[in-house]
Amino acid sequence: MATTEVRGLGHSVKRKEDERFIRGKGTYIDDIALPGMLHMELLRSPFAHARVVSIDTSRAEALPGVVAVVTGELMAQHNLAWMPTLSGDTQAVLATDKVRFQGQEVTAVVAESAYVAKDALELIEVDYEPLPAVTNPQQALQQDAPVIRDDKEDQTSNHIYHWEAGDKEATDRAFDEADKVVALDTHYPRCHPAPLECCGCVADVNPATSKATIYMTSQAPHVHRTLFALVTGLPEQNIRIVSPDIGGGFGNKVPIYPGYVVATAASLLLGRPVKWIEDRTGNLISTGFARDYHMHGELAVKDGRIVGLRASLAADEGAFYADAQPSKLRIGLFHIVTGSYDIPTAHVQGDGAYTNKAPGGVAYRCSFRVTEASYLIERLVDVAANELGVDPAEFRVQNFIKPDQFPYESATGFVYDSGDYEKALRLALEKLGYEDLRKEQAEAREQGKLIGIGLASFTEVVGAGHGKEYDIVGLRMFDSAELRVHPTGKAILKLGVKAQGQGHETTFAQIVAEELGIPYEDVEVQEGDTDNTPYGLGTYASRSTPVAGAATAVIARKLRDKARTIAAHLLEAAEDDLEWERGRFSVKGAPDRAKTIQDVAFAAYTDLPEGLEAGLEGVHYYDPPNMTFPFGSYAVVVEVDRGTGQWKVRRVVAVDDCGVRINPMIVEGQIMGGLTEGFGIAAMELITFDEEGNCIGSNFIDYLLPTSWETPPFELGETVTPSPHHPIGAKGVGESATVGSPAAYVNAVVDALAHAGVRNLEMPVTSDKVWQALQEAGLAE
Ligand code: MCN
Ligand code: CUM
Repeated sequence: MATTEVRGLGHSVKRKEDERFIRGKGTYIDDIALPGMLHMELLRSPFAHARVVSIDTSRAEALPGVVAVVTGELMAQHNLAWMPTLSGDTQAVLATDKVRFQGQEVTAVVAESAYVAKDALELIEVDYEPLPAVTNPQQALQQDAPVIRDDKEDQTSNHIYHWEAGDKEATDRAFDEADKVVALDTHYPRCHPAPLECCGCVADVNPATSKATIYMTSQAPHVHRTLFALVTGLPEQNIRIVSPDIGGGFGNKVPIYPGYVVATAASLLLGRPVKWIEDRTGNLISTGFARDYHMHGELAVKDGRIVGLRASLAADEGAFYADAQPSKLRIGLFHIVTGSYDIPTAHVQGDGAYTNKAPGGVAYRCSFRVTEASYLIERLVDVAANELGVDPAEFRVQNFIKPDQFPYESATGFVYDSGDYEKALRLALEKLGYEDLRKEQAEAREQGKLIGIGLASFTEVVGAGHGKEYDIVGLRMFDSAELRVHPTGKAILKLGVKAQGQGHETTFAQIVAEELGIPYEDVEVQEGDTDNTPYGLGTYASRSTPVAGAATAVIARKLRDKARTIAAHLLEAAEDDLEWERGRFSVKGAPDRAKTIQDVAFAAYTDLPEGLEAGLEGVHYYDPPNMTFPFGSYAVVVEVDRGTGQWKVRRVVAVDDCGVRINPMIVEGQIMGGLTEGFGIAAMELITFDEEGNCIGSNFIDYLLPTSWETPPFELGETVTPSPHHPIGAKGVGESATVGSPAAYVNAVVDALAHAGVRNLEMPVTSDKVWQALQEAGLAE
């Protein structure tokens, strides 16, 4: 039967895009070379906070091969020294008055080669007058702290915003009536997505046509085009952003960086293409940091049930507030912090502060701060179970939102679409052999060995919009799909999103295959070229499947409706008398009288019913009615060495529920990648700063990423609870494991020490911290 070859939903077909990637035939930014192209390098500030007294570029300009040196002053002459950020703040493109973080862009050199440009950087003399640096929000919010953003007229302190959600009075009452209150103070450290490919662009402004073609590492090319138009004043139709193959993004490629803007300005001024490729240190110290949330959480418990939650946080936003959040939600979606639990009252508040650190992004597999929220609640629940002396699995089950409560409205106003949390947790426990492990743990303890079992039952909120509530700089968060079926029955699907490794070329073709019955190989998926794809908000926040995936299903269904009309004409039957079986219309009761979708596609251009518009193509803009709420339960088993504080992961069991899976293999790949990143964050990844604001973590010797050597093996499981509002029942999954797993790893290490009273360890949980805790708990060997 033809349907088995179509490979729609549920087929683990290999990724189409890998054919070119594994042959080295991908086209990344640095592969692009245009005739007459120049190269740009950026001079970065060595100080975290300093006044720029003077910049002398004469020696650099004199170096043979240097074409231009661009300063903030030159940018200011074109009104481009500052640019807006995705959260409505301003950010320096090149410094004019002060530098505000170590690594800030100060001057750019454009030269005939990247080597000459780099050499010329050393010939630029900048006279700095150092100022005291502020490196955390507590310091920043003190009365006598130096004001970092003295460029802003109304800014008299380092405070950026205050934000609250939930019902304070009701929550206070719940706390008053509780029989147990537990609290946790914790810091989710600053970490970095560190994709294989750093950021970069090739800006090509054609002096004859004024058309600006900017090839750039962009997760959101359409949004970036609009912002470029607003910043530069160039007409939007004259700007074309092309985002070619991207070597990983993980959020790093959502914001607009000064390098893109300076390269474009330089190309405009010089009339030649300009390439800027960021090096690793530049990437680690200046782009797209993540987290840096100082959190305080409290749970009120009565008769074993959580009756209230309080959370407050201080966000370290860096020197420019660039954290891409929906404009109405200043702390992102952190207020999903009630997680998987039916908590009747909650109150959440947060404050953002400027510090002398690099500005934030939407970065690192996070869905607008859901990661921090998930970590806090999953750690808090463990602390509560420990204090109450109850099993953390059973405590979770008792407090879960029950399947019959969906759609469930949380105390902070989210309406969860669907879920069955107990089922996922029970499956994880069963795969793990939880009961036996608890016995083994107790026996091991007798023998002086430390085993820990950590659980996390996370719930995410992904797939922004709906557009009424979610926007980026006012642009409503819908997404789009344009589908063209050609006469021979082959199709092209064009999307407003842009993959960085997630396999869209395969999975979105599978959605069309499912809905139209065209084999997935016959559907080419195109993304990333603004001249060539319908407008969309881009790929981040695991929104591609929830939004563009829905748009794809809807447009395919619309074309199927038209195909039915054409098939009825071809078969000389009434539309209502036709039966649709994937890829084929047949006459009811006469299955041999049939037309395939390919026959119909041909007829759409050759043999149409009277009065019907020719062609089989269309575009759909989808504004989702709600977010999707994927969830899962992760379980981690660790062994802790009492002599050294080292901990080893013995097992990781991960049960995920992202609704209907389009391509199970790709979903599992997403989950394994996320579990690896979650492990890195929990165990080793940290960008930190000394008192003067020097960034420690500016290279892969200081900033540790897990390699295959450290990465534990993963055992995966799944449950399927479809999203009721998504056309194919799918929820997003791209970030689930990075969001959900750090708490499971940390809970496991804490669990190994909990019987001696240890309640918390801060990420990254390095052996020295564990060793210290072992000492204090009297467990050290
Ligand atoms: N999928 C599926 N069935 C589902 C859900 C998803 O088959 N029920 C498939 C999708 O069709 C897609 C992939 O899984 O091929 C991820 O889908 P989705 O959850 O919609 O997430 P996005 O495509 O929007 O990707 C964004 C997400 C984010 S925000 C980060 S950060 C991240 C992540 O994806 N960055 C990544 N995964 C990454 N994977 C790679 N290789 N590289 C990155 O930079
Ligand atoms: Cu928050 S990283 Mo992803 O949303 O590109």
